[in-house]
Amino acid sequence: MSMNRRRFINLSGLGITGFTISGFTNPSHVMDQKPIVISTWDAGLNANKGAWEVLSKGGTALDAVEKGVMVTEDEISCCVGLGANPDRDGHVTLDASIMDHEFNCGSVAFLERIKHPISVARKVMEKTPHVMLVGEGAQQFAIAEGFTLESEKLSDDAQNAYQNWLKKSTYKPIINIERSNKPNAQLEDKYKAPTRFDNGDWNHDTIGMVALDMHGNLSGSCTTSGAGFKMRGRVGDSPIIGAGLFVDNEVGAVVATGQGEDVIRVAGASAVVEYMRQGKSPQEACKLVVEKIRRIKKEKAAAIQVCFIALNKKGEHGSFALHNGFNYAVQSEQGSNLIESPFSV
Ligand code: SD4
Repeated sequence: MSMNRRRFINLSGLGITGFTISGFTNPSHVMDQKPIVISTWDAGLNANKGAWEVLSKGGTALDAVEKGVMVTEDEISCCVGLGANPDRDGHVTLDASIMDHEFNCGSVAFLERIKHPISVARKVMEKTPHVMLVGEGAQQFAIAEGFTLESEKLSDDAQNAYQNWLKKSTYKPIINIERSNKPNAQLEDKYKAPTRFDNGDWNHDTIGMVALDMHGNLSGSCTTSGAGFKMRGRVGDSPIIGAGLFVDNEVGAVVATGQGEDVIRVAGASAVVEYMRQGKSPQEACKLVVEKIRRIKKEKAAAIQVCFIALNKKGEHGSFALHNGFNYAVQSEQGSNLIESPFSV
């Protein structure tokens, strides 16, 4: 199934009650909502369904955020798992992280040929004295834990994109800058856009998810192929605890998407949590960190996208992005929503 068709089904065929596409509302006012799960981009609609199966039965946020993003890792037509665009040497390399309500965390980076990096990250957290395993060592650990070593073959879409990219081989990764600056009313048109440009035009490579369970505990997860045609060995923010993902069960949980290098340099997710600790709403907290990145990057901010989503202990949520075009999915007892994020420039 083509990506365009898949995105259309996301919008029309999920059978989720209460589905809406929201505008620039501030959803943070909804208090004491639990359980609840939020996740990045429209792929989050499906992923949230996976998480909701766990949360709605009283399961833990940790199980929910693992199961949720596994849905996206399974979608071979998606840019998150093994179906993703390769690095510039033609290999798909994956990063993932997970964190629970007690500061337990695990991550993998530069992992190849494993379908569910998020589950390997969880095993790192639960079965090793370490937080992070990378590359060959991460793969060896995964195999020892019973994960299957998958084929190296690229998906058809990724193979086409790579062949196109090889024609110019320009090394200019652009992450998450959207093709259109149209307002949310034009979302459906946006979904008709091709999704695997070799120039980064539509380039969602990540799903990040944070959840609050009915016991009042928070957890988060993030899984990604990083950036199409990246340098071999490049690792982004997603597997770096405190940058791409951070959970403090006293305060809130935050996950990032966008240009990972710029999330890392401000310890992004951790910074958002600290602003929430000081009393900022999830949206305000995300905004403060995005604005800091904008100040640091100056005119270069025009060429990057950075986005955060945040959930606090009360179930209030919010987001902020550098540029237009970012959205996030929410699932609670109120139903399922896709929310267009406020943005800076
Ligand atoms: C990275 N933050 O590796 C990821 C990329 C991303 O949608 O979010 N893509 O830098």
